[in-house]
Amino acid sequence: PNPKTKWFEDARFGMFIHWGLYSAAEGIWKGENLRYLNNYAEWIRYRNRISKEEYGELAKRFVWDQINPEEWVIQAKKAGMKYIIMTSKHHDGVAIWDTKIGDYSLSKLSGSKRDIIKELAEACRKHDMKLGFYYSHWIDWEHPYAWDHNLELTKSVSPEQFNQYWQEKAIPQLRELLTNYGDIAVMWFDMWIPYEKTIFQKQQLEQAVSLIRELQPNCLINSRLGLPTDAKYVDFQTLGDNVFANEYIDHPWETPGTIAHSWGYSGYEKEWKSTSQIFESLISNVSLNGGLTLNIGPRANGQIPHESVSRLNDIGQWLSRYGEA
Ligand code: FUL
Repeated sequence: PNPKTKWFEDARFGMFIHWGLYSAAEGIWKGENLRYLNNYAEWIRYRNRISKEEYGELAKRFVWDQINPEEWVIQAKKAGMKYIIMTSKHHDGVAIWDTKIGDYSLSKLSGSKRDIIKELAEACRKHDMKLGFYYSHWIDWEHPYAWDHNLELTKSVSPEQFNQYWQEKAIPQLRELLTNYGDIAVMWFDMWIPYEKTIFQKQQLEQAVSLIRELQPNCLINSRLGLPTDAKYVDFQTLGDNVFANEYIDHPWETPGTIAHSWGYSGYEKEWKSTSQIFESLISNVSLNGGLTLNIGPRANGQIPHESVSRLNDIGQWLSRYGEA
């Protein structure tokens, strides 16, 4: 086996965390609650065409004296999870860490001095949990020259403009994430379409790969980066959201899965999966050489919805009894 991916192949089960300004909107905006495509709660800004300024106001709803990222790590441990993938910047373009690049960050918008990514990284070190970052590299609704929608390929951004977004925001932000938070186990990119069908130039994605390989040689890169699944670029394959394989896949892979429907917190969530449904996904993936990265969407006060907590605890209990250590 490849020594670099071995820990990931052994891990099989990790926690995805979607937490950002959208968490504070709780899945509803001025009466609209998740009726359209794409109806995920974390897509609320896009669906409602909320202005950058008005969306930024959501930062005021964060309850800082209750937020404690260490609790997320403890919960992941309890569930038997071996790594955490945290949204550092989702499609809304808001940096969850205290970035020096631009002023669209949770710290600057909220006025809080805290850097949740830093606290999470420290908690992960303390509890011996691997940490990776989700970074929306293609879609960024804040930057005028990034892509605004992953299904619409007609937006009139020129390759030069897109390159400006890439060089002035994405690359420097990736550099920060890979420099300031200790060992990063995974960079989890999010894109559905091979780069040839997008505005990306191959060299731009290669630039991201070189940066990661240079700053964090052990860091794994997932296939949603958009480059071919080739060991030079990509260390493991990410299937579609909640998509499960039906045959053995002979390289490292995972499914990003939800406990509910949305990834970000929604107060209107109706589609909670049962513990046995989640088990079925986990066990079926593991039997086909894959893993499951199961998502929680904490609220703006940091709390994990109780529906998720109970399922995670049930899974953890079963794994501690019958799972392999
Ligand atoms: C998708 C995103 O559009 C969703 O919001 C979520 O982050 C999921 C894991 O990936 O592509």
